[in-house]
Amino acid sequence: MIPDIRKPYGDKIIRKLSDIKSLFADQKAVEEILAKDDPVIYEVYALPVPSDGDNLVIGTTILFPGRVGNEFYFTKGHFHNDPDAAESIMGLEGKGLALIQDRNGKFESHELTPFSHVYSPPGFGHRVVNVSDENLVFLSICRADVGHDYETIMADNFAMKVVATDKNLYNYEII
Ligand code: S6P
Ligand code: ZN
Repeated sequence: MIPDIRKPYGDKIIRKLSDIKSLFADQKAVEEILAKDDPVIYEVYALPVPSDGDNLVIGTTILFPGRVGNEFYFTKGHFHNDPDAAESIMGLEGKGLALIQDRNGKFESHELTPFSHVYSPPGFGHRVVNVSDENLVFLSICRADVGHDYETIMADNFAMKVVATDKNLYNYEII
């Protein structure tokens, strides 16, 4: 039984499809969805701490299941401004992939399942993808002073896309 780790957390971020729409490959599918609705893709709950290097930000992300076209829902993704700042990502519920890549084009994907751990080394950006039909819940821990570079991802996106290979089943491939 996993405790509800959201309860002690103070800060909450909600990201909807409209916030990250340009990152999805199938823009026709984006427009079709947004014509009817603006679904929440994920929520992040974090413990508020001073933003200095002595503190750690511990965040819980709930990434909902879904697809845009054949591409699974994912987090926006980011690099840390501080190239020396790593991050620890731990799966709590559901099934997904943690994509990590550095600024020189090196990239890897790692399965994220309950109690698995993915290490995003210094210099690597990270994005998480939900490849199941259930919520994917994971914990992230990094120093509080890392700074988040979202601009690079918004401009260049991630090197990997995770798409469904079947209309009904949640089989996936990384392209
Ligand atoms: C922060 C850590 C996570 C993410 C969260 C949402 O360093 O990686 O808490 O903030 O998973 O992803 P994003 O890319 O929108 O910040
Ligand atoms: Zn991070």
